[in-house]
Amino acid sequence: MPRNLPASSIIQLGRFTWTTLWQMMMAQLAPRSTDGKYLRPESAFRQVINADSRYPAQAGRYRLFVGMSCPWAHRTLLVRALKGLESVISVSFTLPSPENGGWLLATPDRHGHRLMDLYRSAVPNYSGRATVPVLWDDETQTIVNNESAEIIKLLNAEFNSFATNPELDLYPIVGREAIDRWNDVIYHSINNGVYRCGFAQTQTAYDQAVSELFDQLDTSEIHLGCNEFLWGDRLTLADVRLFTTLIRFDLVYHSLFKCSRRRIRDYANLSRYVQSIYHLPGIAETCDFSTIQHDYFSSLFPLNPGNIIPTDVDMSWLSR
Ligand SMILES: N[C@@H](CCC(=O)N[C@@H](CS)C(=O)NCC(=O)O)C(=O)O
Repeated sequence: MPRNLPASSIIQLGRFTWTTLWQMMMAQLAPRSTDGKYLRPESAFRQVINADSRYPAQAGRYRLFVGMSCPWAHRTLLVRALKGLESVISVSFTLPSPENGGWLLATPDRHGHRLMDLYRSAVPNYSGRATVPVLWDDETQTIVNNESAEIIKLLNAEFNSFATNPELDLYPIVGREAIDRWNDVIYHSINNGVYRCGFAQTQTAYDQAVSELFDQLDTSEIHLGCNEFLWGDRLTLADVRLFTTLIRFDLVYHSLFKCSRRRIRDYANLSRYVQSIYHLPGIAETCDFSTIQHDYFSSLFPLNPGNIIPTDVDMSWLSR
C-alpha cells in the first residue's frame, strides 16, 4: 500500500471492505428479511415425550445439551431445577467454538466433538443450524426435541413420577390462555426482541426492535407493580421465559446488543422480580455470569470484532 495514501481514502477503503465483510458474516450469523430485520430459523426436531410415544418418560434415559450462556437452553435448566429433575435428566455442556461461532461438545463423545456432529448422527444430511438446547434420548441415540418452548412443557408435565417437586405445575390448565398471551408478547418483544436489536442490519430495523422492547419492558414493569409474577402470585413458564432474558440484560444485551435505553436494575419492579426468581432454590446455580459475558462477547465476532471482553458488570443488586 502506498505510504502517502491520504487518510480519508484508507478510511473509505476500510469502511467499504469492513461493511461488505460485516454483511456477509451477519447473513451467516443472523438470517434477515430484505429490510434488515432478524429472522430466527424454526427448530427442526419437535417430538414429544409421553406414555404413547416412542419416547416414554423414564429416569436416566434423557439428557439435555446446553450452553450456559444461552437463554433458550437456560429455560430448560430452570425447569429441571424447579421440578427437581437433577437426578432424572442429565446435562451435557457445550462451549462456543472460537473459530466459527458454532457449539462444541465440552466432552467429545462417539458422535464427534461438534454439536453439529450430534445433529448429523441423528439425521445424517441435516443442514439446519445446530442449536442448544437439545433434548437427547440416550436409548435410541437421537434428538427428541430442540425447541426450548416445547422442552420446558415436557419437563413440567411428563416426569412427575420421578420429580422431587411433582406438585409444582408451571403451566396450569386454568392459566394457559393468559400464560400463552404473555409468552407471545414476551417472545416477540423481549426474548427474541433483544436479538432483533442486536442482529438488526439497518437503522430502521433496530429502531423498531428497540422501541418494541422497551415498550414491553415498561408494560411488564407496570404489571409487576401489583403482581408478584406475570400470572398473579404463581410462578409459571412465562416467568421462566422472561427471567432468562432479564438476567442477561445488564450483562450483555444492554451494551453488546445496543439495548441501551435502560438496565433492568433501573426498573424497581422488574429488578425485584428478577431477584425473587434468582433466589428460588437451585436457580442461582444455573446463572453463570462470567460465562454469559465471556461467551457473548467472544463468539459473536461481527458484533465485537476487537474481541474485548468488558469489565465485570455490577450484579450486586440481585442480592439486595
Ligand atoms: N428455537 C430455539 C433457539 C435456540 C437458539 O437459537 N440457540 C442458540 C444459542 S443462544 C444457538 O444454539 N445458536 C447456534 C446457531 O444458531 O448456529 C429454542 O428456543 O430452543
